[in-house]
Amino acid sequence: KESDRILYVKAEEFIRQCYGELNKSEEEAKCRLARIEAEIKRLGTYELTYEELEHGAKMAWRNSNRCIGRLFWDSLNVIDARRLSTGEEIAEALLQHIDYATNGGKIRPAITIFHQRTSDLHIRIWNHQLIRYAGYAEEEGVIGDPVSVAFTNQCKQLGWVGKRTPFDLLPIVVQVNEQQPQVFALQDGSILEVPIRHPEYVRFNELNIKWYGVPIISDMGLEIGGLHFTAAPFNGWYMGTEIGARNLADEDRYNLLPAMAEAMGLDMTSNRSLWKDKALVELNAAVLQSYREAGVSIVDHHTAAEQFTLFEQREANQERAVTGNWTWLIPPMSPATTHIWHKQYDNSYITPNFYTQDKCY
Ligand code: HEM
Ligand code: NRG
Repeated sequence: KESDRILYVKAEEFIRQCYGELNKSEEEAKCRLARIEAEIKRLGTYELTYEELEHGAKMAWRNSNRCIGRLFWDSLNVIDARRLSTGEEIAEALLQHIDYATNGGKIRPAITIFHQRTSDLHIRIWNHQLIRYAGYAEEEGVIGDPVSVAFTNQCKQLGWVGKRTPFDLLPIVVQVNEQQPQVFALQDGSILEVPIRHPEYVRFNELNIKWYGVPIISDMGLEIGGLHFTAAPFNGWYMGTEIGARNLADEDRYNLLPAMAEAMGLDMTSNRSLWKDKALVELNAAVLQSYREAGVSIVDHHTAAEQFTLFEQREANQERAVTGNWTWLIPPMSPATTHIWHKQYDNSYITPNFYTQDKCY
């Protein structure tokens, strides 16, 4: 069949590259490809060995054009959850992922990979991230994180009830095939969170701002060797600017620059006082300080950019081209202080890789 042939071609490209990188013999690759060809002929699909899955996921991180954190691609912890198929089992594995990755604050980059999409199994996690705050649209404005309003409404429709604080942890929503999506609440106190405090501008601290420790993207697809893993949540640690220059600063997120400027006693009547810029710096300093003090892994954007340089050098040594998306790689503050600003990147999509999936709701 035509679709079988297309799948085999993708499998072959992956196996050859993967086995090459793992220093396996030509013989071994040939032998494996013969088995894959037979399996595709018989079933219209095939399964990866654990070793292939592990290295394929690492390659997918290495190929993530938007990611500045790729230096550490080879130390990704790959958890094989392909045997699980009920909502309850999957939710249990997601809670285990959160604990494993959190590791008391010394964050471990990890990915939990559920079964690939087949003609009779399709697993999706509805959350964008396993840990995120709810958002409630009220007449006076949004309580919580405005980016979560649509998903929060879905959770409410599925029977979940939030407390309506600015930092309610959203539940995990898992869907298997066309079944009703299942909702699993996160336990208060089971999730590592960091109070954001400024050591000098202490009036900011009265706002009781916090953020969660571990970003775990859970709605992207993972493609390896022509197979599609539609549920494969992954995490590293935060780069400070993600929180301090976007989540807490954007006007359509927590919009905290005016509050920080207020705490600093800045003149907010003139743009030319650069009050937003000054507040942005102190908000980001507060984020980095607070994570450090709480013992939670985080990287500042200057160090992350230096690590990315090292990644580029190592890839060049291996004679692999680095692809990248400049618009995502530059950090959202002081971008021209990093080498990334001054370079060009080829944004070609090579596989294995992650990709954006259609929203489930
Ligand atoms: C995107 C940093 C680990 C895959 C990003 C972004 C940053 C970042 C700053 C841009 C996010 C944004 O602007 O919203 C880091 C750091 C890590 C890390 C500091 C620490 C280890 C990982 C891991 C994976 C990964 C473990 C996968 C295995 C990705 C992907 C994107 C991304 C696919 C694009 C997300 C999207 O399209 O929304 N990363 N990352 N990263 N990263 Fe990483
Ligand atoms: N900007 C998003 C998270 C995106 C992914 N960032 C990472 N990924 N650091 C936010 O919540 O701010 N990672 O796997 O570590």
